[in-house]
Amino acid sequence: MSGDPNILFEQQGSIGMVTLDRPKALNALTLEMIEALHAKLEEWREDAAAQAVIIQGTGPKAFCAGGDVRAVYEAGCEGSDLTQRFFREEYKLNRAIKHFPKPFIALLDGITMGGGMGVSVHGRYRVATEKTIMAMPETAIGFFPDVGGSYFLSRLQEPLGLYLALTGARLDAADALYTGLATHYIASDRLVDTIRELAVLDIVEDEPWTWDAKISEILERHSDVAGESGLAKDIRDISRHFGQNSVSAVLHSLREDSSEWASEHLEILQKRSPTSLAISFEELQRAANLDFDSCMRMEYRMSQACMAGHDFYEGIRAVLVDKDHAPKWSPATLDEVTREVVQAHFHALGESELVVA
Ligand code: QUE
Repeated sequence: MSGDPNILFEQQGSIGMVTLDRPKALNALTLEMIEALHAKLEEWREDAAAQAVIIQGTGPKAFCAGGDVRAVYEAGCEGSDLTQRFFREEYKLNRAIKHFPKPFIALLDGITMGGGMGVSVHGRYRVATEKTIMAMPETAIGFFPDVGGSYFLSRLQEPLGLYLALTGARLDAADALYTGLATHYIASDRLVDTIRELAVLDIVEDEPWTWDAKISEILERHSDVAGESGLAKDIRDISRHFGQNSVSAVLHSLREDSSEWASEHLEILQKRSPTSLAISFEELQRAANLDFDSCMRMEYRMSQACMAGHDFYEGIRAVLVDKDHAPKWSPATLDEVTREVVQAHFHALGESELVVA
């Protein structure tokens, strides 16, 4: 067990087990949880006793609802350097998971959003259950899809990533499998047995290339059918309206369509931060040509531009502080978001660049 009470580490047989243990905050990641997890992964990477890592969340509702953005908001209001340290350490953790050399298995048995996506989707196995709700909802808080969202969203079947980024659409297990963001579906009440079988797999003497076949066999044997994906049913509408070369073209396309689907989606986008929509569009376009580490450096630049702007603070105020859900975005319309402001979110940071090594 670790020193930080909000995250637990234990060895279960040949598995390193991580439990995000902050259930009252839907297991949202604090800087301390991020640092503790990163340090433990470095240890397990070299430790032959840990053949694989499983990550799960405590409590009935969430795997992990995101980052502790409330703390970042308070830091920004007070001028503390947590606005830099939080994102720097979170993105370095995302990178450590992306490059982790052993099987990494995330049990997404509940809400999995933002920062929760960042500590799961970069690993090799992502298990969804009937309780999974996945989303990248950051345009609703005046931010942008981060934690590697630029990388994994820009690599989904087009234009699904843009659709998820702009709308913050929530995926269930069937949707998550359809997009490829989840790799398996296992009923929630079978997870304990699945973990038990993984933990007693004796792979220490094995040839390492047989390890993944054995994990897959266990996960597949416990798998069930997730049902039909709503996203799959909507894919024609999504492609038609989101396969455009600007956010305003997406909005125009939706306005021209009198269907209920189009008006619902137009309404959603009109509630999002116009600046967030514009920078998220630019982010995904740029990310398509960048490797993972370059994506993280870009996201860090974007995070710091948002810390120096208006909408992140207004978004957190409206969603997490006052909970009036009535943010007053500035600028208030997409037409007022200038090209200069968008480009400023991608400027190099000189001395304070995210350096990964
Ligand atoms: C959009 C978001 C987030 C959000 C709500 C949104 C987000 C996030 C949280 C969150 C949830 C529970 C907590 C917490 C933060 O909510 O990124 O500290 O306890 O982390 O509409 O992007």
